[in-house]
Formats: sequence, structure tokens, C-alpha cells
Amino acid sequence: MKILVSILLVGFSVLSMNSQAQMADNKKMDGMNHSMDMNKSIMVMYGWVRLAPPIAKNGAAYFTLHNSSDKDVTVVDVKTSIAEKANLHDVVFEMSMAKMIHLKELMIPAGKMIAFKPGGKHLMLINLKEKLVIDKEISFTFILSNGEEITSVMKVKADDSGKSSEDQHKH
Ligand SMILES: [Cu+2]
Repeated sequence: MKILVSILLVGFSVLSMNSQAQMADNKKMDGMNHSMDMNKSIMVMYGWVRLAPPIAKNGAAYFTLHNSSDKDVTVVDVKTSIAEKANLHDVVFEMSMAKMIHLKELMIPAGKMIAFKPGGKHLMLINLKEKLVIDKEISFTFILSNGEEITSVMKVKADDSGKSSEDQHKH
């Protein structure tokens, strides 16, 4: 059976907003969207936050988590100042309808990577406190079951893959 990915509820038509003088709370962490601290068991790679219309209540961030250690590690929480809550979500299909589920935690097996990307796992940013504009840098801290905290700064980018928008997501 052919399942049409039906999470394409709304296509963002993104007007160029990069000239907006956004009050920069940019933290001078130029391009640091790659957390490479070798003392940590998890690396957060390829992180980005999807551009959302100014009226959007929610947003989504994507990244790849790489467990470079030899032990399984579980992400138990993610903190950010951009939204009231940041929840790990996955997309499941029920009767060919896409539905989001909240992952209370996510285990990353030793040596493995888990990719978050449009149409699949994402970090849902619930009740945004600031607008998401191109190139804005947003800091996320991943809390692990072993007590480690990994901070990664991700930039806002337009979703040019033509995929997905989870902002219709109801909580
Ligand atoms: Cu979601």
C-alpha cells in the first residue's frame, strides 16, 4: 500500500525576513552547530531549527545524535530558552495518517546515530517565546541519563526540502 505522507498540512511560504533588525541575542558562537566535545558520550550534529512564520506557536528542530561511547545512553530531557517546552517527538502512521507521539526519553545505542529530520523524529518547540528568523542561533541543552549535559547551538534555516510542517500539531 502506498502511504502518502500527509504531514504536509501547510507549506510555509517564506518571505525573506532576513533584513529584519532582529534584536540580536546572538551569542557569538559562529557556526557552532556541531558539538564536538570528545569527553561527552553524545555528539549533536547537523542541527538546525526550521524557519516558522512569525505567527507560529510551535517550531521544530532537527539534528543527528551520535553516541560515540561504548555504552547505551538515554536522552531524558532537552532544555532551551526559545520555547516553553522542547519535547522529543516521533511520527507514526495510523491508517496512513501521520500522527505525532511524544517520546519521554530516547535511548541511543552505543556507537549508533539517530537522525531527526522532517517527516520523522523532531524536537518540538512548544509555545515559542521568540520569533524564528533566518540565522538566529538557538541553544539547546540535552540532558542524558548518565548526568551529562550537552549544549548545542543551532541556526534557523528555511526548510528547502519541501517537506513537512508540524506546526499544526496539537498538544
Ligand atoms: Cu511534534
